[in-house]
Amino acid sequence: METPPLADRTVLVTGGAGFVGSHLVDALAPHNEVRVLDNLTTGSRSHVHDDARLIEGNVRDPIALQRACDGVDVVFHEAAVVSVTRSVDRPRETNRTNLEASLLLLEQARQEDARVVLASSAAVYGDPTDVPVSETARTEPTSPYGVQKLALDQYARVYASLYGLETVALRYFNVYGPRQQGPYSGVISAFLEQAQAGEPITVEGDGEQTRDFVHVEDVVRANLAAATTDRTGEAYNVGTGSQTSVLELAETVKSAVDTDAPIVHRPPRQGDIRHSRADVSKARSRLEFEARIDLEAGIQDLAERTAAPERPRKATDRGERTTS
Ligand code: UD2
Repeated sequence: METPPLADRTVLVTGGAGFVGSHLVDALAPHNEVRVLDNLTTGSRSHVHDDARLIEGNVRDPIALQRACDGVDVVFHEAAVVSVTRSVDRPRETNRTNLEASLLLLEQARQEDARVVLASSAAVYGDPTDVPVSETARTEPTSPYGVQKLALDQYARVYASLYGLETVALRYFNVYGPRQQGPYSGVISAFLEQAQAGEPITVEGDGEQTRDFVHVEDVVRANLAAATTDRTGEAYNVGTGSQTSVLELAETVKSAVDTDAPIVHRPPRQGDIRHSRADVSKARSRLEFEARIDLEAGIQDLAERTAAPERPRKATDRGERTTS
């Protein structure tokens, strides 16, 4: 087993009941004092590790934030409204959570002199002209969500250079894995759900668009590396460096579920990005982070975890790493 890279610290995970946050808490809780700040709108109490303290509250609430940050050494900021569509419908409201709350958090972290690792996004790049996309590529978001993440990402850099705060922004590509649920959960969980229900798999557009799918356990490892690196004040891509088309993905899901469900095409999504793939060289050389979980293995594992109860399961449901 690897040595835990972060131990004996007081740690806050905002959004720690959510998808990425709850996996991060699972990795941290055995070795650290962990607090979770989450308002449980999309997160779930049952996903919070038993050894973590859940503070039910909103990241936009300065009092809740102050309480959660008191005496903290490291903050992982995962709380966000992750729906791009919602940000298009409600730019100001989503800005309050995704940006204003992040700024409040950075201020609070300054008071505590805490390290802050922030969840940024590949959305900062918009529709890249070339892939793989490196951290120095043009940033031209195509949604309010992308603008909000870009501003957060830039504030992190500015707080490092201006105030000496130790910050790291992690630009997540397409994250997938257990506990990704709800209407904005992404194409892998949508396809799995359809395949397992024996329904047609709905490919939007021609299916030749590509993404860099990274498993949530790899994203957790990137966060742990960011918590201890001395290369702070920087943004890093968190992806695998490989790209997979939506059609290939549909086939992989079909074989993981062992179904002959048909693939049907729907109109393309408005404003959809054509190709996205991370240049992972900066994270590799400076964070010593490299994604390990192969997409097929990750999907196979996910298919087994989410299969109907009578199907054989490879692993129990909580926190174990079954693929690497
Ligand atoms: C991802 C992020 C989003 C934001 C964005 C930035 C996820 C879940 N979302 O959006 O938060 O960072 O990147 O660019 O990671 N598709 C189908 N059929 C379906 C569902 C989706 O064909 O039933 C297609 C969809 O049209 C798109 C691709 O699959 O071309 C990926 O869609 P997504 O919603 O999983 O993620 P994306 O890249 O739009």
